[in-house]
Amino acid sequence: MHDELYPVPEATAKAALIDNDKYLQMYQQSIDDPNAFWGEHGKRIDWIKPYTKVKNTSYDYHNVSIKWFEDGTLNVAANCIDRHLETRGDQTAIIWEGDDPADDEHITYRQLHERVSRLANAFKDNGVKKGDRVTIYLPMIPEAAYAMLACARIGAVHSIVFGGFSPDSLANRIEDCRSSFIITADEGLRGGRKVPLKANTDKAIEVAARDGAVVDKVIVVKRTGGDIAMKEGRDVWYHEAVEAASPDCPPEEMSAEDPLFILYTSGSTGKPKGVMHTTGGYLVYASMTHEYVFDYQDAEVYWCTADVGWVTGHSYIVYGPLANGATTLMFEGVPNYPSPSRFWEVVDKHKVSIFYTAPTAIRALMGAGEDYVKKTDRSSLRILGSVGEPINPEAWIWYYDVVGEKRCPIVDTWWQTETGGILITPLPGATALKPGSATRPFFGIQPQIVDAEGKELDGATEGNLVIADSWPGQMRTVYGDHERFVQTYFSTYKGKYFTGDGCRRDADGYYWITGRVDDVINVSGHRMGTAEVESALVAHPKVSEAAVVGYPHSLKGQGIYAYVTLMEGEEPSEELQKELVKWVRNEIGPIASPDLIQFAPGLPKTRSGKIMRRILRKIAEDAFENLGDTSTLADPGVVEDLIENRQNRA
Ligand code: 6R9
Repeated sequence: MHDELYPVPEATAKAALIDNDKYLQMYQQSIDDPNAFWGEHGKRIDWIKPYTKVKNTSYDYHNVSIKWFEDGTLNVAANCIDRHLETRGDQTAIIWEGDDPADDEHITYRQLHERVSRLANAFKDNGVKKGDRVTIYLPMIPEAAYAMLACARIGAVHSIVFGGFSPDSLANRIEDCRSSFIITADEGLRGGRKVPLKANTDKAIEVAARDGAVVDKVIVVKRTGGDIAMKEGRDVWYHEAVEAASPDCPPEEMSAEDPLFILYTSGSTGKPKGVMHTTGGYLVYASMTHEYVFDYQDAEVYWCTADVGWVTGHSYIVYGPLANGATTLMFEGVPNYPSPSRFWEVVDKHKVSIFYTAPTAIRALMGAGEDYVKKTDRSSLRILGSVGEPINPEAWIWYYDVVGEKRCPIVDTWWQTETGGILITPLPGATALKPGSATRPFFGIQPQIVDAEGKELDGATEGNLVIADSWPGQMRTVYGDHERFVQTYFSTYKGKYFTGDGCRRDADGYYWITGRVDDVINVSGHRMGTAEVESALVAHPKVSEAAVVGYPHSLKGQGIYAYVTLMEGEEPSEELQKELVKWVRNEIGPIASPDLIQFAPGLPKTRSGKIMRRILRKIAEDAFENLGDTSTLADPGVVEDLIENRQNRA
């Protein structure tokens, strides 16, 4: 265990917005009187009609309801753009760095205003109205940010689908939120490779149509100029639509609790859930966390390497930074193209001060060797950040020593799609760090550790992580299924929000996230429900049954281990293994590809027929000696076979 304390570096202490005393004081205020605290900090954004009510939330299992600033009105795009025009019109809002190092662009707040307004009008010209869902299936190009903000400007609700998802996954998301509008590109470009986004969209629309979901319009950005089919009457070129549209689009007045976006995320059961975030509380929370967690100061260049297809891209590439009038960098490419120096070359090229990435990227770059880092300058860097999964102390120390040259604090930020923004994190000028710990709660956040029965545990302890009360950035519901929202998050421990994560608290009150305790696995920082991969596998004609678990993977954090039982008469083979991997890629997307597939004549089941995943997890982890109680198994013999034929780990 690395319990060594890394104090706030001296230069950071001098420059930072707040120190530890201030943190403790503000934290106490936020817990003692949330109405006063958030009533005050809600003013950090512009309201059309100011709120008079602040917090109106209930975690009561029978009546879960979450509202913040409910009688206020505002517009998110006006907050992210218009209100900066007077003071920052000519400041760069977005630096775009293309996949090819020769491609980049600076977009000022004034340019952003015109482009977003035109696209907002183009949406309207094509029939999009307030409250309609718009699916965004775009690569990391500025148009993705324009599309988000254009939706916000006219009160449409965006649903971004990560460009790595398959046509079927895209279709499911289109159907679930009944979205009749899509914005996509001809092709994406990552690491020199093309991604057929428009062709995928065409397939998805066909699939959705079979289930009765009709897509009226598809707006297509020309990114690569690749050869694609355009369907007359349905498909519209982006450049033509915005050119024809007026640059004048007054922002729609929205209620604080009107939906801003839906983002699908994996859970332990069933299909991905449409996590719904609303307007006022979300923006207050995203902008406030962005400022304090990254210690963002005027004119600094800030870079979050996430994709806008994930929540991190929503809150910390687009909404948080732009609400704060920051310069935010958007990167189309990947960490190791053209070489593993790319991140640091981009840092030098654009003088990045704050850099926020995922442990999986750090581990991969660490594996490539420190020469790739050391040949770059990086003197502009001031703050480093980590998100997406627990960061192992080795990677943390490498990030701190080699990348940040012991000068830059690392903010290890724990949060979720559901939480809208960061909940547990160091603050650069306030928190002494421990490698691998997300440290302490942000303002207004009351973490608790509970045992399996829901009893709160005090002091240094380990158990399941819950949050005792609401904060403004919290999701409001599962789109179209409030009951599922209540069941998933408020039924395990009544009266508390259950995170699905395990957690340890040490004697200093620091939190250490230990990973998911449900059937969600975290592959390279991407959430996958094991149930999703299982249903993809059993959809294959040769597969009769499948069980999927995570196992420790040196680069990805967790890898996907699939146990597969074949149909009567089918023979296991290496070829079939490969075919099944390909099958899952096609069904869900490359991020869901199983790393290891083991053919199993039988799966360990209880007498009532439940698959005992605990045992499968242990076998995948090579931890045979502590399989635990196997006495409830219907046929204990299957376990021996599984152990004998276990697949080698990466
Ligand atoms: C923001 C994001 C959420 C899950 C979460 C947890 C894991 C995220 C973490 C972390 C340890 C961190 N997670 N950040 N675990 N330390 N700093 O990643 O959202 O995609 O919804 O994933 O990711 O397990 O529950 P999302």
